Amino acid sequence: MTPNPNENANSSPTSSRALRDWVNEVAALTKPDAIVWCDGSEAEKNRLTKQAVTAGILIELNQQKRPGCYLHRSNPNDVARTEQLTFVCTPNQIDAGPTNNWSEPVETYAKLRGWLDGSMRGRTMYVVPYVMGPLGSPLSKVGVELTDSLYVVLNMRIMTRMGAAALEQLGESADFNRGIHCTLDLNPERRLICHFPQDNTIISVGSGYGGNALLSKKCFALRIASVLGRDEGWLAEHMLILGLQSPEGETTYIAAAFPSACGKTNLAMLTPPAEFKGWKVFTVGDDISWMRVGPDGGLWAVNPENGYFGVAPGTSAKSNLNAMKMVEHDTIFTNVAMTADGDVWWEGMDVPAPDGLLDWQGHPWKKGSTDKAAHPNSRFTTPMRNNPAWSPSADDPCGVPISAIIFGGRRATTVPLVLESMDWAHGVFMGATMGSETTAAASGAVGVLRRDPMAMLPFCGYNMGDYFAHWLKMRGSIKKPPRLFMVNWFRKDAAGNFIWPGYGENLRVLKWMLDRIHGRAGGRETPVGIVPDETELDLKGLDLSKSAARDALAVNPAEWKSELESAGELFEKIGPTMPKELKDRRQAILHSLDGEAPVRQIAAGR
Ligand code: GTP
Ligand code: SPV
Ligand code: MN
Repeated sequence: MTPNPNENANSSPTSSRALRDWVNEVAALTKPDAIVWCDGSEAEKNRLTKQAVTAGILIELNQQKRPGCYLHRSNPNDVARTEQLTFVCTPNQIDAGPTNNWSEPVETYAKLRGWLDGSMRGRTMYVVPYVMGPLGSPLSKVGVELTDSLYVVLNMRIMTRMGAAALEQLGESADFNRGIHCTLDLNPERRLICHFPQDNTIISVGSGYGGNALLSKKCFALRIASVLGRDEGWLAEHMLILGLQSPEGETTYIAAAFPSACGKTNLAMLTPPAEFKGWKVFTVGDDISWMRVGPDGGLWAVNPENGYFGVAPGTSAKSNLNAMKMVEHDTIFTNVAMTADGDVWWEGMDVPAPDGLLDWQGHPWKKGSTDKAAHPNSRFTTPMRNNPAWSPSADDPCGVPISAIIFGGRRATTVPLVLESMDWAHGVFMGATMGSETTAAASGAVGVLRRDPMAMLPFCGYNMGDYFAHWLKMRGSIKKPPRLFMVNWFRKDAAGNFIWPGYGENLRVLKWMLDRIHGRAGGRETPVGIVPDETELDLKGLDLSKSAARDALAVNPAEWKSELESAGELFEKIGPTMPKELKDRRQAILHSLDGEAPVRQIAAGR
C-alpha cells in the first residue's frame, strides 16, 4: 500500500478548528492506525476502489460489460435498515414522541463511547466531508462522516457532494453535522443507530448497510434535518422530486412521498407511455426533499443528495429504462446476484436467470429455486448524472418550485388510484393517516399494513404530533401552496393481481393532477377526497377495461370507515401533541361517510 500524505491527523486540510478538534477527539477515542481526509478526487476514488477490491470488500464486475461497476456482498445479518435499533436521544422523551425509540442522551453517549473505545485499532478512519444540497446554495448543509468502512466512503462519494468542495463550503464554521460510523464486528447485539438532534450528531455502530451507515441519507437529511426544519421553518421529507414537461414545453415540479420500496425512484424517472408524445419527465431527486418558502411565497425544493441508492429487484427495461441505463457504468451494486461472466442479475430484470448464477451471498443458485438469487432489498448506488432523465435543476441553488405534493402507500385495498385533497389541512390529514404494507427495505415482516404518516414513520426525528402541527403551520407561510394528492399504484383485484399497470402509466395520473391544477379537469367529490371518473383519466392506448378502471378508482365507504378507525388508533397513540384540527377532521369525514349522498360531481376549475 502506498503511503498517503494525508494519513496524519495534524495535516488536516480544513480551516474549521471545530472540525479539526472533533476529528482529533474521535480519533483519540477510536484509536485508528491512520486517518485519511477524503478530497473527493478521481485519483482518490481509484486508489480506494483498488484497496476495496484487494480487501474483498468490492468484487470487480465485468469491465467490458459494466465499466466502473463493482459488487458488494454485505453480511447476511446486515441487509436492511434496522428500525428497532434506531434511536432518537433527546433529553426529554416527549420530544422523540411515541413513534420513535428513545434513549437518554447522557447514558447513550456513555454506552457508545464504551463501544467506540479503541474500536478502530488496526483500521483507517476516513474523514468524509460532504454537502447536502447544491453547492453554494443557502438551502444546503454540510456534514462530516467519520467512518472505518471503505464501502461507506465509496458510496458517500456517489450519494453526496463529497470532499474538498465540502470543506470549502464549511470554511471556518463550526456548523456541520457530526456523524460517527464504526463497523465493529457486525454483531447485531452491538448495533445501534443513535441521533442526538440537540448536538447535530449521529453515532452509528455495528452495521455497514445503506441507511444505517450512509449517515448523510436517512440519519442526517431526514431525522436530524426534520428537527432543523421544525426549528427553522422548513420541511425535510422522504420525497422524490420530478419535473413534468408538457408537449407545450411547460414544466411543473411535483414532490411525492412513498414509504421505502414503494416506488419513488421509479416515479422520479418514469418513461411516458407511447401515447403521450412530447411529454417528458426529469428527475430532480428520488428519495429526499428539503422544502422552503421561496421569495415568491411558493414552496421550493432541493434534493440534498447527489446519487441514487435504488432498489434493484423489479427494475427492468420495461419498468424503468432510465434506471437500467444509469446502472450500466460507475455503479456499486449491493447484494444482487452475479452471473458467470461477471455481470449482475436480479428478480424482475425481465431476462431469464442465466446458468452459473451466484446468489447474493456468493453461493451457486439453482434454477427454479424458491430462494431469491438477489436479496429483495438489493440495491445500486449510482451518480445522479448517470440518469438519462437527470434534471439540471438538481444543481440549481434556488431549487425548484413545487406545484403538487403526492402521498402514496402500498395498499391492496381501500385507497383509490388517486385522490385530491379539499384543502391544505385535508392534504395534511391524508398524509398523516397514510398506511402502507411493509417492505424488505427494513428488517422485519414484509406485507404487514402499518400507519406510515407521510412515509416518515421511521425518519421523523421528533414527536410525530409536533410534526403534523408543523405541517399545518407551514400553510400560514406559503402564499401559493401546492395542491396535495394521495395515490395508490398497488390496489389488487379479487385474484390478487395489481389492477393498475403502474410504472410509466402512472404519468396518466400525474396528467390528471396537472389538469386539476390548471382547471381543466373535474372529478367526483367524496368524503375522503376528489377522485376522477374513469372518463376523466386519459387512458388512451391503455389495455385496461372500463370496469377495472372503475375498480381502481372506487371509494368504498365501509372500507374507509375501518381505515379511519385504524388512523384513529395512531392519533390516540400520539396522544397530547396530536393536533385537534386533524382529530376533528377525522370525525367530520367519518360523519359524512355515514351521510345520505356522500358523493357529488364537481366541474373543472373547482
Ligand atoms: P426506497 O429507495 O426504499 O425509498 O424505495 P422507493 O420508494 O424509491 O421504491 P422503488 O421505486 O425503488 O420501487 C420499489 C419496488 O416497487 C420495486 O420493486 C419496483 O419495481 C416496484 N414498483 C415501483 N413502482 C411501481 C408501480 O407503479 N407499480 C408496481 N406494481 N410496482 C412498482
Ligand atoms: C429507504 O429504506 O427508504 C431507502 C434505503 O431509501 S436506505 O438508504 O437504506 O434507507
Ligand atoms: Mn427511501
